[in-house]
Amino acid sequence: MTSGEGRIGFRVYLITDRKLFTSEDLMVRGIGEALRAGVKAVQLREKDMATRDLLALAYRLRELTKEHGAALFINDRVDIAMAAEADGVHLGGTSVPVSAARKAAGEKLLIGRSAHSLEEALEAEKDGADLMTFGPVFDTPSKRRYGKPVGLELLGQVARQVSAPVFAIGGITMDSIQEIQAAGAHGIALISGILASDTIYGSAINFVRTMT
Ligand code: TZP
Repeated sequence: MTSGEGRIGFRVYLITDRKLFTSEDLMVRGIGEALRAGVKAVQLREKDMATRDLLALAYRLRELTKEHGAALFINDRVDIAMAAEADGVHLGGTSVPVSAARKAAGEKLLIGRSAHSLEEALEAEKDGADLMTFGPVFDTPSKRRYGKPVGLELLGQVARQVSAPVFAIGGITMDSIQEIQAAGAHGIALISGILASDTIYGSAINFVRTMT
């Protein structure tokens, strides 16, 4: 186990998408169900939300995740992650670099990074990311919005070459868990597999149990 892996005590990383719900309240309720089912990490990822609304939602999710002993990550926004006392920030290719986030947050925040190629994954590791998502492994429901699927073979290469925990992302369903684990991923990161399910609690518990 690497030092990075030691600090990341979860294997199911739930990412928000309020567009799957008719209201923010319903999304928060859904996230609460997933947390009750044992999900231990949530990433607030609402890229088109106004800053103050995002901060208010971050406060709500901070309270909720705390109640369940779960980690909260904020996508892209180091400032909001710090203000909401989140556990981490998750950075993408258009975010500030990992080094800049580290400079701002020191060790107060875990830093996650999205990677879509082996080169990006190696760079994230070199820059000191504490964890990374890698994908999309499969086609996502929104098809090519997240780029061309990278596939399981490349996921395996990344998992072998990177010592930080790698979370497979993109089109993850219960049917793909075995292959994902066989490829050596530390965990899974997902939106629709849990949040678009008719029974969020039931889906979440299946993922949590299978990934433990
Ligand atoms: N990055 C790569 S794929 C993806 C992100 C944020 C979306 C994953 O969503 P889903 O519904 O779990 O396929």
